[in-house]
Amino acid sequence: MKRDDLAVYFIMGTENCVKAPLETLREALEAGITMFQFREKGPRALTGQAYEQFARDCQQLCATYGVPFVVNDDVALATRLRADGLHIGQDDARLQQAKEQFNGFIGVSVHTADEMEAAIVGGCDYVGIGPIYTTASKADAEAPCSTAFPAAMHKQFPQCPIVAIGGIQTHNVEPVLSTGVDGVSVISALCHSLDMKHTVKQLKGETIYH
Ligand code: TZP
Ligand code: MG
Repeated sequence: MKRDDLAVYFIMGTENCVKAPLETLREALEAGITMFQFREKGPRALTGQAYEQFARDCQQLCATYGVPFVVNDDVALATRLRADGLHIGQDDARLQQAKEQFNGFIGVSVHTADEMEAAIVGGCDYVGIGPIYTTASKADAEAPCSTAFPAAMHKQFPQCPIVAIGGIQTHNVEPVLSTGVDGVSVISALCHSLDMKHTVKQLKGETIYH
């Protein structure tokens, strides 16, 4: 994984989509997302064979575009599919245990400087910080931390790649990019976009003129 891969990190599961999920992913890849996370969660989420087949279909599409494929939470699935990456939260498998089972890169969600330090000492490859703003896409999201926290973490741990997440949309991305983080991770900004190419450009900061 390169730091640049975090630029526009798209996360999706079937419940997030307003049109066919694989079509949503294909459009996002075509538009230039730099990383993808398979996050199939919620009361109507796919299970069993359909869950695994959907993951494999997403993985294959990502491979076609040369974009890293990351599995959320599910260490066994990530290992079975030989995913490029695995993302875990503080409530999921412990980093040490995940590293023993899984060979790819690992990202960890952190909410405090102590959690960030522990993730770095434990050998994570990047951290996710958020929610930055209010989000409707995660039922059990913590309180928004605003842009001050990722800015402080980037200053304190400049060697650790950071992706910011939560409530990030085209209209509020600029202050997030100004914190020095490596990129932004979004669900709804892309799942609900009517023009993914333009949205990806905006999320990369390419349409901001200083
Ligand atoms: N983790 C923290 S906020 C969040 C996750 C998975 C949801 C982000 O979704 P959106 O629609 O980009 O706010
Ligand atoms: Mg999790």
